[in-house]
Amino acid sequence: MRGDVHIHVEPKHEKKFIQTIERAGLKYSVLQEDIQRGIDTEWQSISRHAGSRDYTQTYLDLIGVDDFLSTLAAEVPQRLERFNLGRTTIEGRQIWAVKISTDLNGSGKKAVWIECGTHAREFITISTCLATANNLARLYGGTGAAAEKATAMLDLYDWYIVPVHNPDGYDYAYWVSRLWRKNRRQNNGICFGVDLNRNWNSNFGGTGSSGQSCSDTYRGNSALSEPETAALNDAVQTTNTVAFISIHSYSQYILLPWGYQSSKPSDYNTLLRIARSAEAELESYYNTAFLVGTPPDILYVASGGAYDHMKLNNGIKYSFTYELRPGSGSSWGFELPENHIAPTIEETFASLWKFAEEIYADDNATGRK
Ligand code: 0X9
Ligand code: ZN
Repeated sequence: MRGDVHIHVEPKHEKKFIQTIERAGLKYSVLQEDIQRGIDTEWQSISRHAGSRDYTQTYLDLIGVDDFLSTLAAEVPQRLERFNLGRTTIEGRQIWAVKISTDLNGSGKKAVWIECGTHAREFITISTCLATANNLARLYGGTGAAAEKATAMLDLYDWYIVPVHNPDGYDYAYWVSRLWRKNRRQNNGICFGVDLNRNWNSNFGGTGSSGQSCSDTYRGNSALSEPETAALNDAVQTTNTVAFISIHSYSQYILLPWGYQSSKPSDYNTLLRIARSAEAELESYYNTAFLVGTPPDILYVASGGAYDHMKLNNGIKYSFTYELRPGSGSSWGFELPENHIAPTIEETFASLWKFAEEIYADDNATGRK
């Protein structure tokens, strides 16, 4: 393990916990005295925006997201279609995706897939996916900085965006338990949830995942045992996919493969160069610095992650994971204040454009794939 670890301790365990880490000689600082207070503050703000469909101002609930996507599909039918991934979740929900293309009947272009909301509590990722879909669909062919990027992105690729990969978990985190991470599988009558980012077939069962059903990193029974992972895996294979991007929060990282082991893929230097270029674009807007590297180098080893799976098993060379705002030293964590939504969207969208440009250049320079 490198860097720092954020630990959430119940008040009743605080004394014992501090004694234990002090005895172990570890250094610590308190980032947030009262996590519930942060959650309450966020909720007051979300409540003030209740009923709003403005994803740049507030975090939409699941119904709001679904309405937003169906309206978008109805209003820009020439460029965006909404479809579901074809399997219902444990609680019977659809997993919606959108395809955005200059020619929905068949542009002949390769596909870029973006997945958000795998981890229920990472609300800002959903806003970012919604914004990306909205910008691509509505701004294509227009004028201004974002429109020029949207136009370039769609001229290069078809885009497939899954704004809420884990709708059961998101609904639960939004309405019931703000820090929920997993899906809502009922494991054994005691504990719920499988960590979808430990359930993929990328060294499934290995380091950094848990076999304990109550753990927040519980990997599930077997690789792709969950409807969410199985459905996305199938869908990605129906397109000629050039790139796969998972969007998580938080810590401000762009993560490169591999996450499950410390050795590097043979094309690591290419991926590093591309990610650094995307990072520079992102940072240029609001000085938001992202660290670029592999999870074992900057975070921790974790097996069963989506982007490793896509590269290992589906032959997708350009596979990355974002960890959006806030930075790793922040006291906000997953409750990113709503006034950060718009700048996060702006900087992340710009970096996705840069990814597309760089990936296209590299893919076409190295030839056939
Ligand atoms: O642990 C995760 O799944 C990700 N971090 S998060 O705080 N959003 O939960 C990092 C995933 C990196 N991918 C792999 N290690 N495979
Ligand atoms: Zn996550």
